[in-house]
Amino acid sequence: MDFLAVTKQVTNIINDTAVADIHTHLYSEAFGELMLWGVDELLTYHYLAPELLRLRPDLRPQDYFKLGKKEQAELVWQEIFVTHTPLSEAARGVVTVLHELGVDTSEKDLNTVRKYFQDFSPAEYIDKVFELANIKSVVMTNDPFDKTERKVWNQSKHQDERFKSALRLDGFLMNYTENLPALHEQGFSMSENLEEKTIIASRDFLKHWIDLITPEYMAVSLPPDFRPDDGSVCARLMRLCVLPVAQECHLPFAMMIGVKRQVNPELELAGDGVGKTDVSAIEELACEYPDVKFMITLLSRENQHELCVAARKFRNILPFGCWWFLNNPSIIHEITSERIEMLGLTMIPQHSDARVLDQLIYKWSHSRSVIAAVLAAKYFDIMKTGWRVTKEDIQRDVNRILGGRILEEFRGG
Ligand code: HDL
Ligand code: ZN
Repeated sequence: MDFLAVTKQVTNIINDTAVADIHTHLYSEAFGELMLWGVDELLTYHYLAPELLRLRPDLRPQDYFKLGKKEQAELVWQEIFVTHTPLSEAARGVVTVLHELGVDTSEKDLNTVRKYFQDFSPAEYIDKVFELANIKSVVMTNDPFDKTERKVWNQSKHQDERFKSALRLDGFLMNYTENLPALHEQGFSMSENLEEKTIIASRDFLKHWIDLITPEYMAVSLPPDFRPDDGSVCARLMRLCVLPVAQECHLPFAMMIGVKRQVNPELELAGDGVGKTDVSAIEELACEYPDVKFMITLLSRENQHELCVAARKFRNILPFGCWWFLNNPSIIHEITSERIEMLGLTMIPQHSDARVLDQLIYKWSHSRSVIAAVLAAKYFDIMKTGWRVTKEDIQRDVNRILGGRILEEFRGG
């Protein structure tokens, strides 16, 4: 089989395999206004705000953010999609979504485009997007301190099994003191000085939420200078509470490291930056806690190769995704290549990080084509020697890295 034929076969299998998307900010319909969808949400995605502001030096960020969602969307549409060409990954993504929905992309009148979305109920649109993007399931990001979320969970309203949960611990690990009143309100009497009573209560807090939402994993996003031994509340709670509970409940712990929060506060949610982290911190934890499964995604491109090396040293490290500023075709290609070259298929190449339901369409369309190109080249490298690779082999491999198999193994293994 020549390279083109291999590429075609791999591409077809990847496109036809329903994806288990292991990190998103999506919500099922039960979560009401937390579920974001439609063209105005696509246009006001926080990735596009900085791109608009770069095109409009006369526009103050605070004036943009003061506008209503529709006005914000109209500004973004006019500047990025009408006055200029939507070539950035986030802008191109909107064009991909419209195209795959069957909206005429030569239509530059936003009100005409908006009409397409008016025909759908949220439930119908979820079905439409999951079908178009060929998605099996998505993992949400669930915040135990979010009052709206908490109400939905406590009323057992969330029933859509396509939306799995993840227990996000930023509010617990990174904002513990500020959230003490919320912890008391939930019935967990804890204090600042992390004495024995507090540690027992904080483990009970985690186990309460694990029982309530049955998460795929626990997760936290951490700054570039994260150290597990710096005596911080975060490090102490991680060791005294999170890691013992992860081990006891056989739950992976996802550490998402490298976010410089609010580098430019004027940009609000779009104001976070990136920093290189010290991968030895991850190696130390993986070594000290061999029974805990660490899912790791790092935000800095410069950390990716050393993360692959760390994962070779510790099989309880599972690298996943091309996160946030890395979720661009040129970088996905580089990261996926070095992961396969050093880890074979013992990693999860991608997650969407989608915040708006429709984004599943473009984030997975763009990533599938890059991952297919890399994988096809790797198969072809061995097929050139006469090594046989069957369609079934490729399907088995794709089920593993995109169909959710590897996380099942990692959780249960
Ligand atoms: O912390 C995270 O999970 C990040 O993905 C942030 O939510 C970030 O704002 C984002 O949406 N990145 O894509
Ligand atoms: Zn995220």
